[in-house]
Amino acid sequence: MFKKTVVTAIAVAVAFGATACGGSDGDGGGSASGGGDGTITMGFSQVGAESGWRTANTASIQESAEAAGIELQFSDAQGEQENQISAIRSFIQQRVDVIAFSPVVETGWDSVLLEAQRAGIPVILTDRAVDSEDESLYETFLGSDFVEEGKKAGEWAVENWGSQPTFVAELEGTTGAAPAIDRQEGFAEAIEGTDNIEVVASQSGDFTRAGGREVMEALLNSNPEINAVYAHNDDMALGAIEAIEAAGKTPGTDIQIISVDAVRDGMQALADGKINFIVECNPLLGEQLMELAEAVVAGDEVERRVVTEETTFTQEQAIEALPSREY
Ligand code: GYE
Repeated sequence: MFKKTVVTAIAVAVAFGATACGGSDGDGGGSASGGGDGTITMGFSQVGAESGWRTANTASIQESAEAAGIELQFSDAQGEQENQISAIRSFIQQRVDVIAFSPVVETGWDSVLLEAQRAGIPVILTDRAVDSEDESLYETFLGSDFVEEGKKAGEWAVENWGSQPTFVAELEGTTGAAPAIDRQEGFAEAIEGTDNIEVVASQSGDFTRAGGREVMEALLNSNPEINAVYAHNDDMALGAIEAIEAAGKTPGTDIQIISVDAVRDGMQALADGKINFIVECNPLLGEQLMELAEAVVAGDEVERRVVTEETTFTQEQAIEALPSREY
């Protein structure tokens, strides 16, 4: 409800900004826009291509930029923070109108963000947050509430696993990344005080299928009591399924699995009974990102935090949702 109002407000502001703004942005900085014709140039630094979620997110951003007539300078950081820092520096040098990025990890951004601020170029965080005391370093943060996602996973675990001894392997996302930190925190909070559920091993599979498989293989050897998995994303859950099957066990039955994202491959595994529950994390952030960028460049006030709306899926719900799933 509330979010709709915000988005509408932004859309109105954007429409107004576009007519009122004409050629000059009057904002004192960063007007690189393609020869003063009013075209907005956005420098975007993506995390990489580690997961199905990321692929869908990249496509959404590229398509939405095109639809909005925003010139996109897209840079893939291949999972490295240093690459993101250099990409942001190069966007500053090119004097793009707005910088958006999805930070690989939470910390270590203050100095490069200060450089952008000094150059008068607004920054939008999308998908993942930074951990910085100086909130003036970015205009807004658009993305999911990862703690909430972890809680939803944990609540389902308590309801469905709480009545028998459950030994959970937690497959963590990229170390230091906001979704890995927050999904762990939310889950831990939800299962706290539940005697029957114990996280017996927790290790990073870096949000990839290969990582999930490798970690799960090792954990099945070191902790044969494991009978449940909490994976911070579908790709790692899919890797874990391969490891579980290779060990002669049945995923979804011998070892129950919860994951996060709800990308198509994950939803298929849920429909097939190999995953038991998925918490949705919506990667289709492109359109909202472009709206925010237009508003920010026009100098309009935007919400400091725009939270993505999300749901959860059981097997029956996945079967129903699959035919029309967009990612
Ligand atoms: O859940 C995972 C991806 O930051 C929300 O990153 C994103 C996470 C997503 O690699 O699949």
